[in-house]
Amino acid sequence: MILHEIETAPQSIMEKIQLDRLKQTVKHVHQNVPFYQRIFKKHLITPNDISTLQDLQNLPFTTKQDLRDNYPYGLFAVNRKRIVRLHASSGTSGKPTVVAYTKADIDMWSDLVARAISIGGGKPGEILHNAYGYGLFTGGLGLHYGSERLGMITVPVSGGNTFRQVQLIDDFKPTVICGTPSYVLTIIEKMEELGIIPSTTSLKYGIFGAEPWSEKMRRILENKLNIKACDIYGLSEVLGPGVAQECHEAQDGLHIAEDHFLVEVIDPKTKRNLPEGEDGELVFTSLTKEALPIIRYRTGDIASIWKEKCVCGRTTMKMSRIKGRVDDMIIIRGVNVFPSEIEHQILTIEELAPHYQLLLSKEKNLDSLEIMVEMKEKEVNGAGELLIEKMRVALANQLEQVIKDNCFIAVRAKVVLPGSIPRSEGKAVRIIDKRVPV
Ligand code: DLL
Repeated sequence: MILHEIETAPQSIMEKIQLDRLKQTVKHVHQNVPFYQRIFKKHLITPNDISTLQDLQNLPFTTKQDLRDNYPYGLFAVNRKRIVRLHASSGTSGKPTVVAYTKADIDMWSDLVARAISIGGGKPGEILHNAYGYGLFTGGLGLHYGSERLGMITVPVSGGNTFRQVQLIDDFKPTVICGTPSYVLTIIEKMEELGIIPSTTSLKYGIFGAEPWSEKMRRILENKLNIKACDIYGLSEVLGPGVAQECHEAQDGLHIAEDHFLVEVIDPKTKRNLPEGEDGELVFTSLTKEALPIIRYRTGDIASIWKEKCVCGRTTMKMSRIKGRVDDMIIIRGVNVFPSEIEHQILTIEELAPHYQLLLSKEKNLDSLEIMVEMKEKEVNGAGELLIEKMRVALANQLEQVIKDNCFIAVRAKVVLPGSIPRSEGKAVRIIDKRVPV
């Protein structure tokens, strides 16, 4: 269901809206945020220098470090009295980043998430089971407000307490489930443990994101639950969920909410803009945010963008699924690999389960990768210890070979027993990085 006519608007109309909003945003940050005043001055930029969308490329980038340096409130562009909500990302090192919303920001965010849920198959009057974590993470409340805005009956389960999740799905009969793909896997596993056949539930659509997942993982989730699973993307610094959403009709690229965000793809090394279709780092500029507008934010996420009229009727710019993060890229003897490509290869082997961890270390200054992955439960059921050991070795060899053939890197694989890898209740910890930062 298309909620807003802008989703199908011709490019000329979209560009006009974008330019008006870009000018507004640049003026807004220039007037109200000392940080932007400083960096614009350094780059000899004033708001009057924005007369076309291409002029965006002359503006300086912002990064997570800028948010950290101005922690907690330094980048806010409105009086604190107008702020009604804060969220924060935990961050792996140093200070978290804090993001803020005015009432109008929450309204806009709710509209965009309603749009996203609708793009992913949700309909007013139906029931949405929201298993994203509530709290400082933007997933839970973001999906919650959007679901209510769409007019869906919203079940605010949050993450965790997996037994209860299963019970509520069984009792309330939702048609849409939202959560990280790894946590939804945990829910599926619990259903199986409790003797519920996951494909027989009332669920029809899944809106999964907040962490990288592969096409193979999509098929596993879809087949297990007998649903259509679509990708939702976003990040706190830019808004939260709702920046882009894959449609259930095409399942081929995520529609970017271009009326609220300008997207660019840059080469992370040279920082030059890349043409459509090429993989690079996503950079977003917000066009309508009041409390925390953001200019050319370097996300660290790798994807490509392209324009096409989609089978769903939408004309907005699309982005590919996230292939990885700039800082997660594994370089083994000059070959670049992202963890999601490894996931894809693991899941081509029938006997292996979608529960894995990647251990990255440095050996003689080179990246080295060990993969720990579980065997499926049904492979070990009834098998003796000796046979299991033999299977583990054979599967590890097979995985090493598959990765060598398809990703062109040498890795060490270790196949472990079902249940050995910690289960996710939110964003899965897939990578254990023991490389010392240089
Ligand atoms: O993860 C927002 C979100 C909530 C998105 C719920 C989708 C659903 P942060 O916690 O700030 O915000 O983390 C943002 O998560 O830069 C990506 O690296 C990653 N990420 C988000 N969505 C996807 C996705 C939320 N669909 C960071 N695929 C981003 C891959 C994703 N990675």
